[in-house]
Amino acid sequence: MSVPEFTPEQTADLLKAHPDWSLARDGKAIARTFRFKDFSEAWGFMNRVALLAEAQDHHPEWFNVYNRVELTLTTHDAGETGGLSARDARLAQAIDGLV
Ligand code: H2B
Repeated sequence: MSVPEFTPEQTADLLKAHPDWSLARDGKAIARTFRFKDFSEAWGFMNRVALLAEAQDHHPEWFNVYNRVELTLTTHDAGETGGLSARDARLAQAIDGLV
């Protein structure tokens, strides 16, 4: 199912609203790195993100080493080969609310 890809203006608004995130993958994604006290805290965060992702039916790409979690948000169903959409803005908003 195709999802409308953000225009450059919508992408600029997204970054303004979520300044801790930065553009990645030639503007097709946003990324943010989180650091925690230890692995247990990082894993707890990942669990909460997983629940949000399931509730929104929108799933992050992520990488974890010990206390560091790197999140990338993109919409696989946007544009020709994936891109940013309102789904990424909504998930970024919810994730920002966790920290
Ligand atoms: N997650 C992400 N990041 N992008 C998508 O396009 C996407 C998703 N699509 N999670 C969803 C699931 C889709 O495959 C299901 C069928 O709704």
